[in-house]
Amino acid sequence: MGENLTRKIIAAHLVEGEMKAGSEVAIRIDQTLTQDATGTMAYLQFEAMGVPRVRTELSVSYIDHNTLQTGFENADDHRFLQSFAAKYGIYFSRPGNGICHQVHLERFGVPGKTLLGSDSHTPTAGGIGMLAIGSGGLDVAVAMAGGPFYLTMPKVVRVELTGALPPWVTAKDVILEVLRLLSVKGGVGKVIEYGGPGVRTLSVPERATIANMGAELGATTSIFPSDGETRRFLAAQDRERDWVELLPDQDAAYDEELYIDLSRLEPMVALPHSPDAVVPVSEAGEVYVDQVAIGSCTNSSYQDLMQVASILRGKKVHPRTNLVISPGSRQVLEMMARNGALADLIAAGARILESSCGPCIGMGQSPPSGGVSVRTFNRNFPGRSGTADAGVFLASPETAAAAALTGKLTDPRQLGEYRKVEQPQKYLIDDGLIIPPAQDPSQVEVLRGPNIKPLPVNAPLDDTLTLKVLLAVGDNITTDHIMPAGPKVLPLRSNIPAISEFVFYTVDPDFSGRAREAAGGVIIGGHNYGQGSSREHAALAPMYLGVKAVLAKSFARIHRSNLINFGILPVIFADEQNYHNCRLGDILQIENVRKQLQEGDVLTITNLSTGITFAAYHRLSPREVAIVLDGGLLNYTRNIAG
Ligand code: MIC
Ligand code: SF4
Repeated sequence: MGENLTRKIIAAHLVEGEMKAGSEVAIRIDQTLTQDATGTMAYLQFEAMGVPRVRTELSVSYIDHNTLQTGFENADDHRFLQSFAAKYGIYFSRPGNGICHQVHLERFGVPGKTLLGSDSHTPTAGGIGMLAIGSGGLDVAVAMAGGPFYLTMPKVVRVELTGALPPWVTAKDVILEVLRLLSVKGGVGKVIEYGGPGVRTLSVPERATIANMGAELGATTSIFPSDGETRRFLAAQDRERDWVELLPDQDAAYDEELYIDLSRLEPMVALPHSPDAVVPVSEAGEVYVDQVAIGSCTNSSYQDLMQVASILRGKKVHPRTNLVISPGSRQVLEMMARNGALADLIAAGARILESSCGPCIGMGQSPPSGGVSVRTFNRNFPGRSGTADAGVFLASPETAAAAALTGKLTDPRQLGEYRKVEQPQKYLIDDGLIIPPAQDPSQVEVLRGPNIKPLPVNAPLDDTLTLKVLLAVGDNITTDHIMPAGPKVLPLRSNIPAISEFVFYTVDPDFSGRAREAAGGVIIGGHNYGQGSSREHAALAPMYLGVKAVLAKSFARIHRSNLINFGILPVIFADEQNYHNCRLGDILQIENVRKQLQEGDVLTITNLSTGITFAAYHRLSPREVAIVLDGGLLNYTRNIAG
């Protein structure tokens, strides 16, 4: 049996472990990326490791999330990140240069290499044939220091694409269809590998859209082969030298297979409030639209925005609807400024935002109360837009443009003839906003503002845990629930004491006070606890508040790793019925924690408030057990180093 693409790349980077699905492996990381909202912590952690220069082939620090600068905090963080990058051998992509995933695809991604990024949408680079994985900042810090990345060896799912997309049907509709079929937890523990003759019909930016939103499946990553189309894209980016052909073996084996005939797809939309609540646009009913937002790392490539410009040219946005557009990168924006398409967007009434995440992370452009926003983004979790009762629909740029013109959710096929925008032969190349590291690091001083507080340290885990239930929540709790973003909270990412006030704020505003008072507690969760972003603040801030364990039915991959990295014990109910036996305010006790963790997979938990004793699985590898017992990865690394 031949090998699939995923296993080939893992094998070429394997440092430790056996490539058996479900067991822990460690891989070498070639490239890393950070963004500013997770980067400050990642670099403070890297600094704590005492390594003078990054040991990767390439590390890039992007500024794209916190560009509103409502106070000094973000600007201070930017200055810190720029000086840190210069000193430690990291490329620095300045604010205005674009969204990390878009820019990385354009300027740095290399087929066959591994990329670890402190952002859950790092798999976007799977569109160019990289094995690109999102993780918490601490894992990225370890990779920058030359350490391997530990992951559970994934199953590999082949998605066989046949046919070609009909007019008005796009890459976004492909991934929405996959989400409809697999759900937001259908990808956990898996890599989604695309193949089949349909792949050839998709450009690299289209593949990147599909790989990007594989994050919403909970997948470890998604990947496309590197073929002639990849070569064409790299050549147009003046990087043909980075191209290598990368295909699965003809007789490659897969753990699961899924078939999608592109020619049978139609425009799709994800209804509020989950990316897998997908229906065809034609069946969504009559929905009036207050706002259309086009952009984000999913759908703001040159091809996407040129398509939107061609739809809007000579027309006006509907009076009911606001249209905002955030281009994915400066390359995209500048090319459209030079070829006139930007003028078409402006003339149509679009409000042009800077090249950054912007509304996708709730940094401005919140919809009105009870309003409807159609967005080309990847997440429509409740409250993420900044308006608690708004309904966010996720759709393609074509569907979004149609809604902007008609003022209601509209199947774009109603717009008439489709003229597909072709990719450019040559992109505009100007890396002037990417600053290389300093030649002489000794000349660089790292500049810290008053908002950058020292890293909180955790103590080793107690041997008897007596924990108050601080909160009990249902299935699919997102990191946006645990640690919200938006203009009030995001500027506090480098200040854990301040940001910890907002933990679970939208779920229960009393949470942080209650947690601090209890000085030691546990959170009860349902399935897929911690889905969504990579933000380690969703572990770090609860840790700061005294959370020692999370007891859930199942966990999302990145959040589970973040909990372990900060010394919080993630445990799974052996019998899900016991979820109902853990109520707010109950006291749970786990005795002989060290012995139980080291000797087997089962933990015995007693609910002192009800007298019920039940079992839970910890599912930790021996390395993870040691990390949790030490109070987190930083302590563990220090202890190993002696
Ligand atoms: C997101 O889309 O939620 C973010 C903001 O990009 C996060 C990272 C963060 O919280 O800083 C992600 O996806 O990892
Ligand atoms: Fe930025 Fe949104 Fe992409 Fe996250 S999902 S990286 S916030 S554009």
